[in-house]
Amino acid sequence: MANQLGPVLLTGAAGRMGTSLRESLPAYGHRLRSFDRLPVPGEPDAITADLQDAEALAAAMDGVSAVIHLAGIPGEAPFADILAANIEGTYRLYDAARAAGVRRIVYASSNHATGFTERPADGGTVPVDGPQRPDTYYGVSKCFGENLASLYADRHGIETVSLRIGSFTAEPRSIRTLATWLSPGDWARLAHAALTGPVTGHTVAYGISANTRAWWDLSTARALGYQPQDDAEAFAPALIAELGELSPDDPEHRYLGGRFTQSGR
Ligand code: 15L
Repeated sequence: MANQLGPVLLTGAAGRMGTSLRESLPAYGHRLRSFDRLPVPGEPDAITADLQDAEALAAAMDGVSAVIHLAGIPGEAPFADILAANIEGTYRLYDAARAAGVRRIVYASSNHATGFTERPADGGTVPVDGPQRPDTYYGVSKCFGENLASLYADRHGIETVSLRIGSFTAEPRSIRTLATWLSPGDWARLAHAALTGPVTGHTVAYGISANTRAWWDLSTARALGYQPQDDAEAFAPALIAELGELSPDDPEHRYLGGRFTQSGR
């Protein structure tokens, strides 16, 4: 279990998911130290630095109990950009955490680490221990992060929970997100569980709400203590009336990664 004495370092604190956690996690008893390359609105004490800035990163790690690593490019981009921000940035984060003796990292992986997986024909869920099947360079960077976490667990004993996050929005906005939605409230519950739940080495968990149409097995998330409260189904009648159901040959229907499989860079 993570040591709860020091603050939790939050990278990507100014982003959408970081902003949400800055609002929600203090109520769970977590003290956050924000880190972002952009200024964090309303937080003059936030560390404004790039992950490539080794000195700033080392100072940011001082005394932290755990890290939530959200920083990086959140979708497909030219490979050089993904390489610098997501691949090298995540390596630098892990190595600074190792040097500082941090015991636990919550890593924002993505459903796009397995996005080229086809939806199960029987309507069941995909197991969390299936093969990686990235749908983009972005997805490749998330596979890299998961594999780096595995190495740092085995070599250095750092616990990581890699969260393959679905679609984080205030409300589901497409037919696909009726399956992939992660609500803001469930995001807080999931992050808290990943910070405090029982972990040995590297654990991978899908991160979505309790969606009736879920495609992913939530058992490893639940084993951390995650109890999702929201279900995208409440939005289904209105969304289906507005957008219609997806046809089976639509990539949004066929592949778990949806349109990311068509990004074609
Ligand atoms: C992600 O990993 C992206 O960061 C986010 O912007 C969404 O596209 C999400 O996946 C999704 O699959 O909906």
